[in-house]
Amino acid sequence: MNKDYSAIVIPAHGRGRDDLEAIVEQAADNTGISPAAMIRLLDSPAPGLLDKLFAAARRQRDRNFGNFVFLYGFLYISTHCRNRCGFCFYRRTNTRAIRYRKTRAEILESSRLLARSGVHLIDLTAGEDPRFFTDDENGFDPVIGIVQSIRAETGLPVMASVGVVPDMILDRLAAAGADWYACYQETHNRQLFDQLRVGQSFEARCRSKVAAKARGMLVEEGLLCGVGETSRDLVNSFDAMFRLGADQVRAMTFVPQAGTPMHDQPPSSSLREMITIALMRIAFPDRLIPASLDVDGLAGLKQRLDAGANVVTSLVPPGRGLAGVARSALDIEDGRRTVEGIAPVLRTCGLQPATADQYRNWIADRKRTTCLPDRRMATAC
Ligand code: SAM
Ligand code: MD0
Ligand code: SF4
Repeated sequence: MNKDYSAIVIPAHGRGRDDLEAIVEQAADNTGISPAAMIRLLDSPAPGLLDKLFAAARRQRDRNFGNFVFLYGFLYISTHCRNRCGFCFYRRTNTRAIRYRKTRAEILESSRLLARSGVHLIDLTAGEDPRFFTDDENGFDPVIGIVQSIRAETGLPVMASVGVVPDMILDRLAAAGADWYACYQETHNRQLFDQLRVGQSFEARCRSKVAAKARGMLVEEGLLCGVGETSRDLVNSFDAMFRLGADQVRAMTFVPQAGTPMHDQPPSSSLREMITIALMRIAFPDRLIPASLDVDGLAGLKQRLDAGANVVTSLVPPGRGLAGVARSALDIEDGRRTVEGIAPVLRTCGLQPATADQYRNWIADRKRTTCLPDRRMATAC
């Protein structure tokens, strides 16, 4: 595998062309887009040009995935957290956040509901709950047990998004059958990271993903848009995602949260997220890229799929008292974040849900073909 990121995004015949329109048109045919052109697209997004960019991204998606999309069920199993991320509703000191910790029985019941509804993966997400992050090694026992039971009962792959966990917990998650470890850096600009993820270690967060890869897990990396990052920061993050060998890459628009230090940041347009999704699709044509329902709800799904996303995430079963992250309640209780709820949008986009086997095969292929080289290649950011 090539370690030089610029070599995958700027093949020889694409170098030197300065006509953005031509660059974008050619990107539909595997030419990639140079970092400089990416920055120009992010900084001055002309509508006609963006239509071409999104069309190129869709073409790359079609080439790699046909018209099939994957669907992820989302269970926010504990909203308790020891951290104080400036952007997050569930930061420790936010008295407005609704705190809960779902029981094993509740989590398994919700997983069965999601499985029956047709999702392809269960994403178990939590804050860095002090109940799990204990001094002894048993704090994560409930999570490990739940991963095993979901695998056994539903047969579905599982993603663990439970914060930066010690290597020993990664060992146990991998052994329990968790296929994915999700942990988003948000930005690779260290100064901005320190402002966003207050009091947390940039390096430890990076290293946890390399450690997960070394254990054969697939890894999701993610970025926030609209938190003060420059376009250069976003493109630098693509480089870090490439070096990590991220298997799924996401961008989410920051949604200001009541009761947090960033509550009065002007809400940013999600257009930057759409451009980022399209650029990621062009830079990482064969990776999974989410269209999250957690930012603009069902109303924002089509534009994310039209930008080249191929996974619908944050499908939440109604009636279970479960929350979203960026949008704690939007579209959940009225069943709009369900497989049934999104079906019309998929049809409008000319897409259809993959089968559970297609998703399992994608995971198996990805583990077989990339984890071994990536285990040697993956570098912390
Ligand atoms: N607590 C774990 C962690 O931080 O890694 C896992 C869950 S965390 C809540 C999941 C992700 O949601 C964050 O990494 C961030 O990218 C996203 N997120 C949180 N608050 C958000 C907000 N206000 N707007 C947009 N995305 C947000
Ligand atoms: C989502 N609400 O997919 C979820 C969450 C955590 N792995 C994912 C941010 O949008
Ligand atoms: Fe906690 Fe995660 Fe929110 Fe940070 S983003 S405060 S770690 S739940």
